[in-house]
Amino acid sequence: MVLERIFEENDQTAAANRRDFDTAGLTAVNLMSSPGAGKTTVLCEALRLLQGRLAVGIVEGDIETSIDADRLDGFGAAIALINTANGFGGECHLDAPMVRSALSRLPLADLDVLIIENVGNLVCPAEFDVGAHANAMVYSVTEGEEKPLKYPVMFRSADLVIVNKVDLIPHLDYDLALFYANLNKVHPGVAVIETSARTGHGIDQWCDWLSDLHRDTRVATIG
Ligand SMILES: Nc1nc2c(ncn2[C@@H]2O[C@H](COP(=O)(O)OP(=O)(O)OP(=O)(O)O)[C@@H](O)[C@H]2O)c(=O)[nH]1
Ligand SMILES: [Mg+2]
Repeated sequence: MVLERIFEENDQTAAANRRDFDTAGLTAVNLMSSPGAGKTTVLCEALRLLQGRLAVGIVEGDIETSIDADRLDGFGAAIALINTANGFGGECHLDAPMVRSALSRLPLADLDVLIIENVGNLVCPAEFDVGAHANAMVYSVTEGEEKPLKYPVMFRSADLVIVNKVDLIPHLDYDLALFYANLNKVHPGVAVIETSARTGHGIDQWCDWLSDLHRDTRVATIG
C-alpha cells in the first residue's frame, strides 16, 4: 500500500514534468545504466557534436559529488546537478520530484533536448517515471552477455540500448551475438546503437537518434 502510494505520487509529478517539457517544446530523455557503463562519456562526446545543432540541457543525478557535472561543463549545455545525498536520503535513483526540484535551474524554454543522467544502477532507475519522453540505456560489453536476462526490467524499459565500449571487444572473451540473442529474449526489436566513446564510433548515430526523437516528439505534441 505504501509503495503504491509512492508510485502514484511519483507518476503525478512525472506527468507535471512532462507537461512542463511539452509547454517548453523540449524533448526529455532518461539516460540510465549500471555504474561506469559510460553515460557521462557518451554524453560528453554527443555534446561535442551537437553544439550549434541542438540546444541541450542536462539534469545530472549522482548520490554525491559534482564530478560528472564538472566533466559535462564547457560543451555549451545548461546543467543542473542533483545530489541525492543532499535532501533526498541518498537514493540510488532519480524520481520525478527530484527531477522537478532541478527544473527551475534550467532555461527550459531555450532547450531542444533535456538529458537526465540517472544515478548509476541497473535496477531502481527503471522503476520510476521521471516525466521523460523516452528512456535510453547504456550497456557496456565489459558487463557480460547475460545482463538482459538478469536485469530485464531495465532492458525492457529502454527505447534505445547503447552498446558501449565496443573498442574493448578484441581484448575480451566476449560474444556479441550471444548478447543480442539475450536482448532479443527480453526486448525484441528494441533500437540499438553500438558505440565507443573512446574512438567516437557510433556517436553520430546517437546524436541522430536524439535529433529524430526531438522531431517526432514535437510532431506528436503539436499535432
Ligand atoms: N575503453 C572505453 N572506455 C570507456 C568508454 N566509455 C567510457 N569509458 C570509460 O569507462 C569509465 C566510466 O565511464 P563513465 O562515463 O564515467 O560512466 P558512467 O556510466 O557515467 O558512470 P556513473 O555515472 O558513475 O554511473 C571511464 O573511465 C571512461 O573513460 C568506451 O567506449 N571505451
Ligand atoms: Mg556518469
